[in-house]
Amino acid sequence: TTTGYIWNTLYGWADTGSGGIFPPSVDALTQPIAHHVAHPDTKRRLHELISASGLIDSLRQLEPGPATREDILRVHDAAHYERILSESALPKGGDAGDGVSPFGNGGHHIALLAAGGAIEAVRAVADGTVRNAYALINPPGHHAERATGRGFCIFNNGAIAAAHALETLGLQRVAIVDWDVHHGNGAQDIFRESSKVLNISVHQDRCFPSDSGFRDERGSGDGFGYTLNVPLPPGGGSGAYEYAFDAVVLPALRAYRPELIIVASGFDASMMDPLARMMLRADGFRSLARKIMDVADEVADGKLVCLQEGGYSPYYVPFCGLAVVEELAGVSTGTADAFAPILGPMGGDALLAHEREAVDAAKELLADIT
Ligand code: 6DK
Ligand code: ZN
Repeated sequence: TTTGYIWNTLYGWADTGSGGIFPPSVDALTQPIAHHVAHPDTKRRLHELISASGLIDSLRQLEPGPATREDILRVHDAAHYERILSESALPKGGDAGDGVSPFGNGGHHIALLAAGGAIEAVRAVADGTVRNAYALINPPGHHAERATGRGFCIFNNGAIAAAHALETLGLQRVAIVDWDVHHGNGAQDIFRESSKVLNISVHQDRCFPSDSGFRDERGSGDGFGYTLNVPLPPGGGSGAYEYAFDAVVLPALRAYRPELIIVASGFDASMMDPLARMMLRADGFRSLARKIMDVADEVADGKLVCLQEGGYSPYYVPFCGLAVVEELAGVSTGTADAFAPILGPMGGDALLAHEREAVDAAKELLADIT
């Protein structure tokens, strides 16, 4: 069993601007800082750990090509695509759509290469070239909606890859499991009315976007029941996440029986992340990966594609990502989580009563999946 892996040098060249608050404003005394919080070095450091640990030698490297206009228009409005292309031609680039998601001159090419990486990972898993795959793509995608980019995301890589699987590879049912700490609002918007995509997002309640990701957002029309949100209270660690997976995510996948599972894999639910307040450690991500692999084996012939989303701790993202890719590949490099001695004693392993309540309240969402 091989694991596919995608990284491209250009993913590390995404220009996220000068940093500071959005926009950096000297008038408002928000001093610019060296790096935007979404600087691509964090993801490059994960790629470097995958290399330095030797894990890369056990992976089958796949080559991404740029997504085409047709690939993008399966899920986005033409106006959004054209706007990104024209802003990308400006000397200083543009913004994905919400004013906090800058990209540099030529940034559209990197965004197309990220979407193309997602497509290539799905192709390779669907046609059996590899059993599963980790696409370490950048920029991320899961906040991008049909008509706009948002939250550091230009094009919705995961939705584009799912639509590619449905419309060109002949698949009928694809599930997206989004463990990024933020809400997967993009796929929710794009596939709201479709039962061909089951979109499950487990996230910190009201982290971002703060006005979406509630349990009562369930899709509409034919898609009713195929949008599942599991908002968790801040502070949850492996106890809360493992219970959310065991009680809601895995039963939903068993009920839906997708032919392919796409994971929106952010590492911003980690204890070290500056943008959220959850408490997973690298081992916690490893066990979520294990759970999804087991259910993929059960219902989807093992077909599983992980796509990189967020993660903002340059210290810790590499260890979280290494754990997940090791698990996918069934290989241990023996690389210790360098932060475990500090983070281990901080807790987060127990399921607390208010976390159990939040997950239990989401169990009723399973009823309408057929
Ligand atoms: N802004 C993502 O990780 C993107 O889900 C998260 C976008 C969060 C935007 C709001 C926010 C800050 C906070 C601190 C400092 C600067 C900006 F899409 C993904 F990348 F995956 O917290
Ligand atoms: Zn995120």
